[in-house]
Amino acid sequence: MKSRICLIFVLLAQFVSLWNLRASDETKWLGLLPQPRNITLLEGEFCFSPATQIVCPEYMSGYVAEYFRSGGRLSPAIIMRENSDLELPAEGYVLSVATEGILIEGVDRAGVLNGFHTMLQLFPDEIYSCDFDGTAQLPAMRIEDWPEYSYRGMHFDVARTFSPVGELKEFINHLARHKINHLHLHLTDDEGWRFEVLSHPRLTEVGAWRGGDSPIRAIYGAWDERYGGYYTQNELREVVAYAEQRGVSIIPEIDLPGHSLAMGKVYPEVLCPVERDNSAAAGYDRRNVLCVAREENYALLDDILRELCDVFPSEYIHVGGDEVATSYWRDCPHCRELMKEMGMRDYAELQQLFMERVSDILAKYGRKAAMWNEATNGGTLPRDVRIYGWEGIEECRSVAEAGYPTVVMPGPYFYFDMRQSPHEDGHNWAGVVTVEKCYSAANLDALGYSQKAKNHVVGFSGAFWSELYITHGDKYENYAEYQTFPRVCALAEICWLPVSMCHTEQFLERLGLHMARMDAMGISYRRAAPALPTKGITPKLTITTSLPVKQQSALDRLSAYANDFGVRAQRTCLEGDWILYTFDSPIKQVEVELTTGYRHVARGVFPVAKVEVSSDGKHYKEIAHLKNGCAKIALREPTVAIRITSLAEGNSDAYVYMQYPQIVPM
Ligand code: TNX
Repeated sequence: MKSRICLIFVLLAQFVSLWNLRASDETKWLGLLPQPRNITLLEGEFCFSPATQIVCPEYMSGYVAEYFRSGGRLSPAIIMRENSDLELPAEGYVLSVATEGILIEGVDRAGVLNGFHTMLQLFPDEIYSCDFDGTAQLPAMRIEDWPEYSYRGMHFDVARTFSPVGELKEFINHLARHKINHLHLHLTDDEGWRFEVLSHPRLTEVGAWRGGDSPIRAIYGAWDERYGGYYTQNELREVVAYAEQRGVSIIPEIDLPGHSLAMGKVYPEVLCPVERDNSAAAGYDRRNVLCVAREENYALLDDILRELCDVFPSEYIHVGGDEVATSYWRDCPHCRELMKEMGMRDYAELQQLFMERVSDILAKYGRKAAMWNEATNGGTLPRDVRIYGWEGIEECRSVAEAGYPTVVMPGPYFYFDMRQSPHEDGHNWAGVVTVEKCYSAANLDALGYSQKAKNHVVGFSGAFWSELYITHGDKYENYAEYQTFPRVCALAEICWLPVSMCHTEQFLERLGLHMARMDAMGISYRRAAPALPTKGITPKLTITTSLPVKQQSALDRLSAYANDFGVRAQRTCLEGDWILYTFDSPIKQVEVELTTGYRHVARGVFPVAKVEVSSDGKHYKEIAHLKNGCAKIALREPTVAIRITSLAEGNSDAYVYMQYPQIVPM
């Protein structure tokens, strides 16, 4: 008996998966993305004209009007409404297209919006130019659909590079169209404080700016200018409302207790009183960890979080918890004493205490805390804290296994600041993150997640960290969009569909069709891998420098073009430091790309420097200045030496990286 039931089950399961396969095969020409669960194609079609009447709930009318000019009175009509009697999971909807009209019914508000976003994809792509005024034929069909995960997220770092309100809204709009329903907004970090706090205006007056006369010195780009920006509370309320209208909830993040350099520069007293020898970094002070033992800090955080809760209605507020440099706590007499008093064994417990106190503040304002995965290392954090797992797939698995509601977003799958092919721009610490790699995270079984762990996964999130945005922005129409799309498409689909329906090949086919839609949306997405940069020609070269380098052999290898990573100098740059490239025989009719710092991110650079060339090795003439540590120069006349000279002291790091020049014939 038991085995017969089993057999029936297996056959049923096979039938269902076959049917799914067939359903998506038959409808893949629609290029829907994310693919809906169930589509049944029917006979006939619906003819849309500007006269078509559109009926929708009041709260959607403004949004709908962005796509369809109102005023149509003719039936057939498009009707959108909530129907809580539908037997569908949360956010589910039924979309029926028939000759007589289109009916979208959602189990809830989100369901209606989801149905609306699917319907838009059935229209000609021009619908996304937002003033569609033509006619359209939509094939008759019935779609019944609901999401697999309730958290379909994208993270956006506006601290390293500031994104003005308009850009932020546009990004949210693109997310909504892909049924991403959470935006995790990284509002503060070492490089800037972007959230206006009315009770402590200096946080943005001072903390929103770096470089120039600001006490916060530049870390990534914009070295010799004052750079930054912030959002007023009213602007953020406007963004929250805009997002909500589209079904996107914003989870703001104030990154604590690490990543707090900006706050620490505004209010140095919040930091542990620890002196450091910063001489190798030209005195640059990088203390960025709040003191756990300082009671006044919690009053300040209370003010900040109270105002944050007042602006953002989200159930969860993200309070960071990542990458705490615990050596500051180790060296802080007050933190040490507190640990002793409380009988704590390690810094994870100290961090836990801090995170708990911050959670208590949030609880006072009726909110729950969200944190990065390291915050769980103390072991006994309350299980209603939502954890964002970023370090790796194992870390995410273990927090989910431990019972925390977990957003899975490990770097190697979901960090869209990583490069998309081996030679492209982007971070590299989590490797190359392709669309396929991201899509493969759908299969949590294959990644070793137990049923218990899976039960605690609330969804996936992509991340866009913006350290490189500021230095790479010029090269792209929109670097944030280039880095996030189409990886967001993969993310959106694995958040939406059960793994049994996630088929990479089919997804890629539909993505091909969806690209025309993204063109109409105006997304500057990445189409294909760019041509490989060439290493260029390698004329015999000697590199010398005024900077101290540990081993001459490292410089020799660099001179031999045999080190693509670069050679590290043992201190930062001082005014007058130089790097000299001498060629055995003159080079000419070439273009030379000069790089200081890492090749993939503007750290360890000469922030302000001049470039000189010489035809005899004695007399130099200035021909360029570095920008973001780099310069491209054209050499027409025979040249035997190129010299880069620093015009400023310090680059915020305790090192400089040197690279070989990339030389290509003109
Ligand atoms: C790690 S992810 C960080 C960020 C960086 C990112 C760059 C996380 C919680 N911390 O501060 O921006 O890597 O990929």
